[in-house]
This record gives sequence, C-alpha cells and structure tokens, in this order.
Amino acid sequence: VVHETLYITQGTLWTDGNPRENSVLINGTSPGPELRFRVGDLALIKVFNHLPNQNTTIHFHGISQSLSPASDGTPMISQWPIAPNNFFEYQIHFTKADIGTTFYHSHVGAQIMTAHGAFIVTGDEEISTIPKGAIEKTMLVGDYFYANDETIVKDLLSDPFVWPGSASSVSLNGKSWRVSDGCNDTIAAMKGLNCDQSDYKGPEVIDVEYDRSYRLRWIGAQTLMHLAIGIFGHSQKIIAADGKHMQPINTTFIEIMGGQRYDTILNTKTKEQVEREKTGGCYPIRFETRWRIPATNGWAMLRYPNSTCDVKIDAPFPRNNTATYLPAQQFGWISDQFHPLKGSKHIAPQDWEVSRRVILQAQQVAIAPGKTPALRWDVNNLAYNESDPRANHDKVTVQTPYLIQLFKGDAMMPSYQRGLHPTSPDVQPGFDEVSSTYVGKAGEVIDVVIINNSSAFNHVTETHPWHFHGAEHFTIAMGIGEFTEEAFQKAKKRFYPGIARDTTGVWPGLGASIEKPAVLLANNTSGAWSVIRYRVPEDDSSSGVWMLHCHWAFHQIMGMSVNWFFGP
Ligand SMILES: [Cu+2]
Repeated sequence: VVHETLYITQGTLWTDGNPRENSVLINGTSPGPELRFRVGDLALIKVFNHLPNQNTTIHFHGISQSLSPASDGTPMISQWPIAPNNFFEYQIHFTKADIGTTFYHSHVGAQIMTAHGAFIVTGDEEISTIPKGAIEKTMLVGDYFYANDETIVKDLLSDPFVWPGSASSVSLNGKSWRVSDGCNDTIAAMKGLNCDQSDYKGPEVIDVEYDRSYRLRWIGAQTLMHLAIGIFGHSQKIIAADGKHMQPINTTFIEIMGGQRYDTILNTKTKEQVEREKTGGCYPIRFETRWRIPATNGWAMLRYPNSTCDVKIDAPFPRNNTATYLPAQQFGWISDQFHPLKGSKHIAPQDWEVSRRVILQAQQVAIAPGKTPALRWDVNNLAYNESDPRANHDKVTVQTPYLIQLFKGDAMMPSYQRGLHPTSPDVQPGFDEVSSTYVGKAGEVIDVVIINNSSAFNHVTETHPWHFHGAEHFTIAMGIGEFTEEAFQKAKKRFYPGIARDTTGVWPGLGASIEKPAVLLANNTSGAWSVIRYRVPEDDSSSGVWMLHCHWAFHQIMGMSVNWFFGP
C-alpha cells in the first residue's frame, strides 16, 4: 500500500513573469508533485480541499480504474465533488494496463489549467524500443492564461459570450519563457499585486549529457492550445502514445493536444558534434500553436554540459513571436502512421465484432439571440453541465452522482434496455434519455463516430482531443468532410489496425478557423470526423459510468461531454 496526500490550495503564480492570482495549486505548486507507482501497488491518495470557495476532484487520466470506478474523480458521476474543508480518499489498484506516462488533474471547472501533475506507472515493460540505460525526463506541457479559473468559467458560460482568447504563454514543467520584458506593473496592479512579489523562475532547461539516450515523457496538460513541439537540431523517435507502446516512428516534431501523451527517445549528440555545430551546447525546444489564432508560441532549452547559453537573456531567440520554425500544420498530423507493436496485446477488435455504431454530432451553438450570444458545445443537441449531468443547457434538475444511484438501485439510474429501445424516434438507439447516458454491455464492441460539425454561430471548425475515461479505445479512422461509408472504409484501411489510446484527436478539416481565406461551411456540415472503437470489457470490471469528452477544458466547460454507462 502506498500513501499519498494532496492538498488543494489557491495561490498566485508568476509562470511567465506576469501574475495569475487564485490559481489552484497542488501541495503549494503548479504543477503538483510527480507521482510514481508500480503495477501491483494499491495507492491510497488522500485529497484535501483547502480552497476557500470551490469544489474540486482529482482524476487520474488514462488509468482504467477497472477495479476502482469510484476513484475516477468525475464530479456527479463517480463521486460528489469534494467541498471546501473536506477530503476524499482515492484508491487505485494498478494493473498492467496502467503502465505508462500520464497525469492527474482536477476535473472541476478550469482548475486543470494549473491543478495537474505527472503520474507515471512503471512495471515490466519488456519493450525493446527503449534503449538500455535511457535516462527519463518528464516533459509536462501546459498553457497559462492571466484570467483565473472562476473568471474563465463565468466568461465561457455568460450571455453575452466572453471569449478568454488564446493563452498568454506555454509552459514546460510549470516554467515559461517570458512573453514581455518581465513583469508588467499595470497587469500586476490590476490584480492588487506588484512586480516585486514575482517569483518568476525563467524558462525550463533540460540538461542532457553527451551521447546518451533519453526517454522523454511528453504530457499534454494544455487547456486550449494545440501545440507542435520540436527540439532544434534533434529528431525524436515516438515509442508510445497515451502510455501504450507502438511501432517506433521518427519525427522532427510532435503535435500534442490536451490529454495526449507521447513517449519519445532522444539520442543526444557527441561532444565533437556539439562543438562542430557551434551552438554553444544550447538547442531551443520550440512550441508553436497549430489550428488556432492568435498563436501562443514559446521556448524552453535543451542544454549540454558546460554550455554557454544564458537562458535568462532573451536574445538571440525571439520571445513569443509568430515566426514558424516547425513544419506547417497538416490534417491528422502523422496519426495514420501509428501502428501497434508486433505481438502487442492492445489490438483493435475486428470489423465483424462490432455490434453497433454510435454517432456523436458535435457542434458549437448559440443558445440566445444577439451579436455575441451565449454559446455552448452540443453533442447530439445536448450541452453537458458538470454540476448537473442530466440537465440540458441551463435547465437545472436535482440529482445524485451516477455511481451512487447504481449502488442504491435508483429507478433513475442508467439502463441498457431503456437505452437500446428509446421511446422517441428522435433519440438514437443506444442513448438512455432518462439518465442522459450512452449505454454499452460487457463484451460489446462499439464504433463511436465523432463528427466535427461547423459552428452554428460562426461556421468554423476547431480541433478537439476526445478523451474516453475507463478502458482504452482504438483510433481506427479519420477523414475530412462528410462521414460516408465509403470514406470510412478507405480511411480504416489507412489506419489499420489502429493504436490503443485514451485521447483521440478530431481535427478541423474543412472550415478550419485558421484557414485564410476562411471556408465558411453551411450549418450542420461536417468539417471532419474521427472513429474510435471501444470494447466494453467482458467481465464487469468496467461497470460504471465513464466520461467521453473534449479535453480542451474550455470546450468541456461549454458542454462538449457525454457519459457512457457500461453494465454487465
Ligand atoms: Cu473541443
């Protein structure tokens, strides 16, 4: 048994030199401590909510929780949110399926922006793609907004709609390149602070030795910014996605969305090489925004021994500029080249095993008239409300967390039979209207088609990283434009057999807001789609209610989330 204690508090951060007050911290810092466990461990993680006036929970992202569904940290689903001055103890039994790189984070509001930390599960990986003696480095990527969580949530749901904009900066391991000439007195004064209080730490520096192999554990903890990341003068070999090993693939940059992780192998240069390249042993790690304007770009540094780079000085590297050094954006990045390792246990179910297809039409909608109306992200015409999962838009009902309902045998609890036989012709079979859950049965294989429709408000499309809680799913196809049977079969061949993940990207395709000139799609037109295949585990180990949601916290807050009920 391994005990951990996390204290959730509030404090001011100075990540990029400017302050963000009332940031949610874990054990006094952001990111919180890196937690490491081994397969076979039983972890008891006590989370104390010491926030003055906000609820919280902690979700262990990508951990299947097959033996402990009540520890998934989803408010009103697996548990009541933890109220101020209360605590909750999470119990996690780590199984082989949990091995890998991931993170834990708050699942309430926008707290994830700062309330997160690396979470590494180790065990006998027996993987030949990791060089012997590889040195591990955690590369936890975040985005930083000056607006605090409560302001962001209020703005996103307000009428008129208030868009918080792009992030002020991008961070690596909680540290960021300065975006201006240090702390701005005006910004600080607006928050009742002054720049003398700043504890700005400078950008992250990753120190490496000559001629060694490194295993970089990249973790995408951003809340909105879709990032391309490359290390000048170095390529990386991707060996795992979302913690699951895959056939190695070389790349000059990775593209990472919120909730996704990539393990890469970085082989460092010899002393002679570094000297020949006259870089002084300093190689910038470049972050560039993709698929969103304005871009938030940034830097960190890869540094060799005895280097001459002074990372406190901005020159010669531009700061938060808009120049692009990394390859241009491309639909789907290299996702169709990801394939499972030979002999892997994580192989997608075959076509003949699929019993049903569920279509999720995702779309931004206006819920009020006006020039800047209140906006939501609907999935099949419902916008999720985290404090009331069965409500639609802002209609309020009084409910109990799903798992507590199931435990009590409540009549309102999710029902597989009711879900498969809807009484209204407007409801897609597989959706239980009473509990507002999509349903699945042990052993069933379901294809979930996520359609990225144009916004009903401004007709554009964006990226969305869809994260499935609980067991793994498989990314089996992606396509641009309308989802048709023909396009699906074609794409499926390209992706075959598809890798196991827990967070699959849905790219914008047509109507991408960043394309110039913008192609405005007609209402209810698909810009692109992704298909994930999910096998409800045969035993009752995944009984429970699991979220499937966009991992851009901004979109999730605005409703882009659904729940799945899996029963025996
Ligand atoms: Cu989204």
